[in-house]
Order: sequence, then C-alpha cells, then structure tokens
Amino acid sequence: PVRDVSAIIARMKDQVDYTLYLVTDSTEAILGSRDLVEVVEQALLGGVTVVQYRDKTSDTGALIATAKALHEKCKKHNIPLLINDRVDVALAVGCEGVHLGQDDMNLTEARKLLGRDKIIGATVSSIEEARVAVERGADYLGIGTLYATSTKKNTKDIIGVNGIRRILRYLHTSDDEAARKMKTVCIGGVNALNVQRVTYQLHAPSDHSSPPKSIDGVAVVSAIVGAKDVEQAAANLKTLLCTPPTFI
Ligand code: TZP
Ligand code: MG
Repeated sequence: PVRDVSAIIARMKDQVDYTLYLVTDSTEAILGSRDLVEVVEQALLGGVTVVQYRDKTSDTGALIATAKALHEKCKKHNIPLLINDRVDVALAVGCEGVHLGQDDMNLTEARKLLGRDKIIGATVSSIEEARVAVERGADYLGIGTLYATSTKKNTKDIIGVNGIRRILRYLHTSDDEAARKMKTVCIGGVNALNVQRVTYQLHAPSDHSSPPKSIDGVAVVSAIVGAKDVEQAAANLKTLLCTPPTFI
C-alpha cells in the first residue's frame, strides 16, 4: 500500500532536471520550413532536459496532434513535455504539465484541473509575481525576460541579470520552504556566447545581496530551434552549462 503519495510526487518532481530547458517555436523566422517534431528529436539527442511546446498560431486540433507526436519523442528520452498556455491540450495529450504566463489560466485553477502530479510552471518578472506563484503551488518559475529578444516581441519586462538576481535572492532567503526549494530557469536571449557569463553572474557574490544559490537552468528558443545543427547546438549549450566557465 502506498502511504504517502504526496511525498513520492514531491520527490519525483524534485528530480526533474531543468538544466537545459527547450522552448519550441513554430514561426518561419526561427523554425523555417523544418519539421518541428524532427527538430525536437535532434534537440533531445543533443541533451535538452525539458521540452515546452510553445505554439501561438496553430488551431487546437493541430496543437494536440503535434503535442502527441512530441510526447512520443520525449517519452523515448525520458524527458518531460510541457505545453505553453493550454491546460486543455496538456490534459488531452496526457503529458507532464504546462507553462503558464501572467495572462493565462490562474495557477490555482490549473492545479484543480491537472491534479498534484502534473508540473505547472509560471512566468514571473517581479518579486510579487514570484511570491504569488509560490503561494499558488507552482513547481518551477521561468524568470525573465533576461535580455531583449526578437523571439518574443512584446516582452515588456526586461529585467536583466540584476532583476533575476533579486528574484532569486527573494526566493532563496525566504522563510517559506516552498520558496527556498523552488526550481528556477531564466529566459530571454540566452545563447552559447553568453550562457556561462549569465549563470556565473546569477550566482557571483559581486555585492552584499548576492543570491545564496544560483538558477537551476536556462530556457532557450532560438539558440536551439534556430540553429543550423540543432543537435550540436543543444549539446554545446549542455556542455557549457555542465562545466565550469573557461572565461566569462
Ligand atoms: N519569454 C520571455 S523571452 C522568450 C519567452 C518565451 C523568448 C526567448 O527566446 P530566445 O530565442 O531564447 O531569446
Ligand atoms: Mg502564455
């Protein structure tokens, strides 16, 4: 008999590796004429650790069909698939969870629909948004926007390394255990040229208010989906994230 399901779920969620979090893009500018499912398969071979299917234009039928195909690929690699914006699509596909922004379904409602074993991630750009997301039971936070990026044009909140440091410090020094344990990734303009500097700066004690703990991973779109050799790009980022910086 299973005695404490919550503890088991918490332990499984704790083992999710957020190191290299791929967010997909289906636009001409980034994906071009390539097949998204093939591109994601290459990224999985390169070592991405989470996949978020983000598609702002396909209709619901096409979203579900693509999400199912992506889920098959992700399952083969034992990598969680999350759906951007759409709780209904995640439920239809039976994938591992969703990623919700500030204008999407509220996390409390999403949790009711998805149950406690699914992963719910939230985009946050401020300490207040982070506080609310923790309170509402997010499993991880996508913190951004780090740098301006052409991938997402309407990013109103470009908070830079310092903005992300402030949110990390708030979380990791909180009295609330859920905040201290919260998984985090940063997003916006991360690429192979800046990734080691970014992760270093997010932890470096360059002032009195340095966060006690760094970020758990980085989320990238164009640095992988837009790369000529997707597998190589993912593998290169993974190596950079998993080795100490050679120069910064
Ligand atoms: N949210 C904030 S920035 C962004 C999203 C989805 C896009 C990041 O794309 P890229 O290509 O990694 O800069
Ligand atoms: Mg959204």
